[in-house]
Amino acid sequence: MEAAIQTVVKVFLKSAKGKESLGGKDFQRLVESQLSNILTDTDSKKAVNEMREGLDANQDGKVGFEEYMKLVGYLATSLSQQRINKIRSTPNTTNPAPD
Ligand SMILES: [Ca+2]
Repeated sequence: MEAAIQTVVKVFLKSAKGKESLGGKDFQRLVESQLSNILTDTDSKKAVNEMREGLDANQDGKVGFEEYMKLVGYLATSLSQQRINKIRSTPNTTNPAPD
């Protein structure tokens, strides 16, 4: 978990290149290079722009660290939801659910 947190911070800092927030192109690059397995449409500029606008709480056109963390939280939530749904929909013969 510590490694995951460090990665999350490192990816932001590296993508922001010393700035406080990610500009449109920085964000595009981050999504393309880091999230292409977890998200669909990462190669669509339009989809990524819409995602950036959705995250941009203070509407400065850039993605600040907190706004970026919102994306991380959202992705973690949807990933855990997918896993839970998968576990529930997969019959498990070795460890049957209590009824
Ligand atoms: Ca912003």
